[in-house]
Amino acid sequence: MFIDSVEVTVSSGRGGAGCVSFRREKYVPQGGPDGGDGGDGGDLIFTVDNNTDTLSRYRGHHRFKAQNGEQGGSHNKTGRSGEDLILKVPAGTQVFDVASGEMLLDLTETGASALLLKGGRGGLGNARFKSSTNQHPVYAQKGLPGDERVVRLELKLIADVGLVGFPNVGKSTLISAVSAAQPQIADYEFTTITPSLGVVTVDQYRSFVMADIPGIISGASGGRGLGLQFLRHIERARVLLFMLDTAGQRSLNKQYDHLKNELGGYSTELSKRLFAIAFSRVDADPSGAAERVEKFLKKLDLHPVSPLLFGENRLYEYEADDFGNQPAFAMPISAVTGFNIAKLIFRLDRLISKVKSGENRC
Ligand SMILES: Nc1nc2c(ncn2[C@@H]2O[C@H](COP(=O)(O)OP(=O)(O)OP(=O)(O)O)[C@@H](O)[C@H]2O)c(=O)[nH]1
Ligand SMILES: [Mg+2]
Repeated sequence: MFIDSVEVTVSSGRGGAGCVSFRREKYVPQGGPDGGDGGDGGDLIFTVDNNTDTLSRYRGHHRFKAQNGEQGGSHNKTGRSGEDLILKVPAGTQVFDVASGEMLLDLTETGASALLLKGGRGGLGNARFKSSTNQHPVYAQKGLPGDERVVRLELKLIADVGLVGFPNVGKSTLISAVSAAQPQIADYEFTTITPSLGVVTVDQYRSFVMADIPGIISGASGGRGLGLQFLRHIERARVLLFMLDTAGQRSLNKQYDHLKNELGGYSTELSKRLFAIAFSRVDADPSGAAERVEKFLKKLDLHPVSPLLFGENRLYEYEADDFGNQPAFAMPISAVTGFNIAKLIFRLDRLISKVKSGENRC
């Protein structure tokens, strides 16, 4: 299981100070105290938000503070309360106190909301201290400070997209091009021996999780190579992206058939998972890639949409309207030059959203 984790400092707002003031009006010689109370500081609240899947929005920001309460005013005016700060996190997020390691919140349910830090109370104004023995109180309370804690947010992630492919086809290069993940990349097989995970940012509000696992070779489902033990990491991935290398020794068909077989050998469920295809490394031999892709699409009876130009080469791609056993789309990419990568992210995101909306309906 992969874990997304981020450390942040959170604080609630400080209470505003109470006010010391006396009425000053014409014809009222002895105006009494009229200092208002300070406003309460804002609370720091966590809430589970259905629209996020990762903690990526907290990366790069380290401090989150609710607003302070405002000072009280004369004429018994209470200061404005500080606004609560509501931090949205995906379901399954746990909040730990970094100093003690204690779990403070376990946010499992969609829509759940939990108060982590209460805002400081506003101080009382001097009007509150008027009594029969003290008609002119000249003091007011200070507001109480808010709370502050350093917390770690942790989320156990399920990959949205699992990359599957033979070794050395560019899986790790792709994940490092589209996310902050930094797996090792090298021109030999089985460079990747531990799975890694990257959060792919689609736009300001959307992101999805991609998993890179070691390459799968023929016979993996029977225990050869490293692939099998890692297939469990993508067992629950919503979508699989088959990476078929256009620049290597193996033909696209051979790669495709073997991957299908291995997945089927591992579990029928995984072999029925929604999938798409990326033809990788097209920049290495563009004309060879163009030929291979066209042949492959023909053989699978996938009717390509209009071709993309890569230099002078026409690279075909395919997108299904209704995918049963067929790939949802198949497209040429180059993670090194960035060719077609933005479109790949867009299409994967759309596919994942489709799967998710189906899940929500059940
Ligand atoms: N020309 C070109 N080379 C690429 C591209 N993507 C990856 N490579 C190269 O292909 C080799 C293998 O890339 P990796 O990303 O390590 O491949 P992998 O699929 O993760 O390999 P394993 O971890 O061994 O399964 C490296 O030398 C990369 O630089 C690409 O788009 N174009
Ligand atoms: Mg790799």
